[in-house]
Amino acid sequence: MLLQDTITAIATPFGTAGVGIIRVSGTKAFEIARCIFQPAHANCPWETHHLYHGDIISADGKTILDEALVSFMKQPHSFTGEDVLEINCHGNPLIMKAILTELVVLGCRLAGPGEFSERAFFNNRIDLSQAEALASMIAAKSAKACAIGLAQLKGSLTKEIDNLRTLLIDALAMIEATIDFTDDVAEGVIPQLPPQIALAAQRLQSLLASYRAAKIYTEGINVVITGKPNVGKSSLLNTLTGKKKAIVTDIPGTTRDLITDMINIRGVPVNLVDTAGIREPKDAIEKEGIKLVWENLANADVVIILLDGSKPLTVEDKEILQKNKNGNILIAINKTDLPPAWETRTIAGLLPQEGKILNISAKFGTGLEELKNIIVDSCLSVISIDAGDAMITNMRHKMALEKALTNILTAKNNILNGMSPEFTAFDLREALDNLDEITGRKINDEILDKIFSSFCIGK
Ligand SMILES: Nc1nc2c(ncn2[C@@H]2O[C@H](COP(=O)(O)OP(=O)(O)OP(=O)(O)O)[C@@H](O)[C@H]2O)c(=O)[nH]1
Ligand SMILES: [Mg+2]
Repeated sequence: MLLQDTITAIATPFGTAGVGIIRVSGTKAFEIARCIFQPAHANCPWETHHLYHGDIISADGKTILDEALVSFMKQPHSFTGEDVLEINCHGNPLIMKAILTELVVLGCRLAGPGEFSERAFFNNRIDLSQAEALASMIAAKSAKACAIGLAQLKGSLTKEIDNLRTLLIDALAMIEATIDFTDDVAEGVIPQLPPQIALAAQRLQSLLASYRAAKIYTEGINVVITGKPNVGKSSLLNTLTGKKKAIVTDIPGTTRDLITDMINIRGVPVNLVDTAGIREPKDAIEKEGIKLVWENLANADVVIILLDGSKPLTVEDKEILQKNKNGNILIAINKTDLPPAWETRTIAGLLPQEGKILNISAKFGTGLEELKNIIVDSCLSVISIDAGDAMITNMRHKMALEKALTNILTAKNNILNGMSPEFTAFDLREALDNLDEITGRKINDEILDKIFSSFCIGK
């Protein structure tokens, strides 16, 4: 384990900025601070959690590298739980690199990705789910996703896992008492079903249900725009994003590839995908483009089927409406700024399932506010979440919770089927192990390395 040495990294993004922050953590942090920092006031008290003004100097003491503010956080009350030095210098990559070089001369090792968080985890400052929450908060694409990450960092998930552990430990104690009793006194006593088991299953189920809701805020909604050529798909993408992202012409078959961009609707990140118009392909390129559309339609959270309201419907329109297997369809009748060529009720019987129908003009932006609201509402309709509630956003957590739930349900069935209590105890212990994987109480080093190596450097 590389926890003995002192590590350093630039904690702010690479590039030019007013201020850049360099972090140092480890046993030598304080000693290094006294070498590299010359306080402006001779009698610097070097108190922990105080900010001091002065110069950053080279290791040989001959050159001033920058004027900076420096803080020193004494262990264990620091992010990593070790002695930590933070240098707030000027945000020029050349200056920061020069300081970093001197820190290495003074005995620091350059930190790898996530090493500060890894140390915080090993020193019990945060558990694994909190470390992961921190990473997802940094990468969050919406305000709500930030709020969810922050709630997890503050321990909302940790607390719920603790509650679940308590329930399972209590249930296990009851079951194990039966095992002892069976051995000592009367063979064949069937244990009662501890009420904690059903309660734990219920809480696990609601935690798992939060995944879908939270995922909408963290990963966003995938919206694929489809339709035959020339109906205005690319125009819709451009108007929704406010950019000239896709080429728009009146030549059918203009778009060949998938064109994507992200917008934010009421705090939800929405990934829009413009696609090639669906028709009998005219060449190999168009054929590939159309193949891509069908593949993407199946995985979309919302499919917008665009129809041209100003021209009669064709077989292509009908085929697109009927062949679409996605459950969340929104039909947008475009070009409603022009005189209509058909009535809405014409398409009523053409859909395999219900879909909302909306009149828009991609070119003039008419009806697009409603379209945006429908996109988000159709994904959020079944969900109401409060970022303060315990919720999961991480696939690893979801999988561990699913395994724990299976263990608990098996434990419950074992009791109901009158099986020996040892089986139930075994399943409950497995459930506990699965919960402990989330917080990192019990986890193998390989998984840990994988998790922390996906973090950014300096965090
Ligand atoms: N009047 C009117 N014209 C529109 C509207 N939306 C798009 N158009 C026009 O329709 C033509 C085709 O628009 P595109 O956005 O390129 O259509 P597309 O569906 O992406 O076409 P392909 O890429 O060929 O599949 C262009 O001339 C647009 O200016 C609209 O709301 N009203
Ligand atoms: Mg197009």
